[in-house]
Amino acid sequence: MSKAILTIASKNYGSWSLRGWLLCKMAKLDFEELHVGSDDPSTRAELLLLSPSFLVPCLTHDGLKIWDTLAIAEYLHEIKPEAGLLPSDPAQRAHCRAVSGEMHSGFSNLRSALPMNLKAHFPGFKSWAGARADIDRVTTIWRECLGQYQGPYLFGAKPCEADAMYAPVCTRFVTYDVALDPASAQYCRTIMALPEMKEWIAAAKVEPDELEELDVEF
Ligand SMILES: N[C@@H](CCC(=O)N[C@@H](CS)C(=O)NCC(=O)O)C(=O)O
Repeated sequence: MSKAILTIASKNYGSWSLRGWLLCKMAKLDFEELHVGSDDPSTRAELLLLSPSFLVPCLTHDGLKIWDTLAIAEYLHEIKPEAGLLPSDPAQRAHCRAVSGEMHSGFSNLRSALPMNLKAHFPGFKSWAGARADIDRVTTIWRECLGQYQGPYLFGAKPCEADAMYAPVCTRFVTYDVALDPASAQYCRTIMALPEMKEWIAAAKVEPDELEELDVEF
């Protein structure tokens, strides 16, 4: 069986790439990274071959191509159930899927107003009011999970799918100096301290600058 390949974009800007990569790490999948940029037409053609939706992350494993982060999470949970990407309790699992799905399909104001940019830091950044509502909703989700499952991760003692989905939000809160309640601030510190996050961020910081101006959610 050939080694799994995770196709990803920029480590500095690629919030979906970060989620997919964290999920593979949490699942302890043996995989290689394939890096593509999506601006250049020849690279886009290459990406189309690798990922039918053009989107990254895309996991190639055992003759399958799985694009879309939630599909990757579900697939990894099926092939590596022992990794605990989803909680074993059905009620907690449903809750985990709900908060992960909410991240996947929502928070467009937060994404466009505060794009992931790991090299940047904007002390005192003034978040637009529309983004503020998204920030409040994210931290409400976090406080509910941390209260219900006792932390330090959203569903208890181990990081899971939901933590991977919200990890790029933690980086945005740091980049844009977003004021947070104590429980949410502690959760961000916990996520930023994960060895996998440190590894990704260190690689992002030495990545060549590809985008002069970022006006899209990457
Ligand atoms: N819903 C997708 C979103 C993935 C996404 O938006 N990926 C971005 C880059 S991180 C992308 O490939 N955009 C297409 C492009 O720029 O051509 C998922 O969950 O994986």
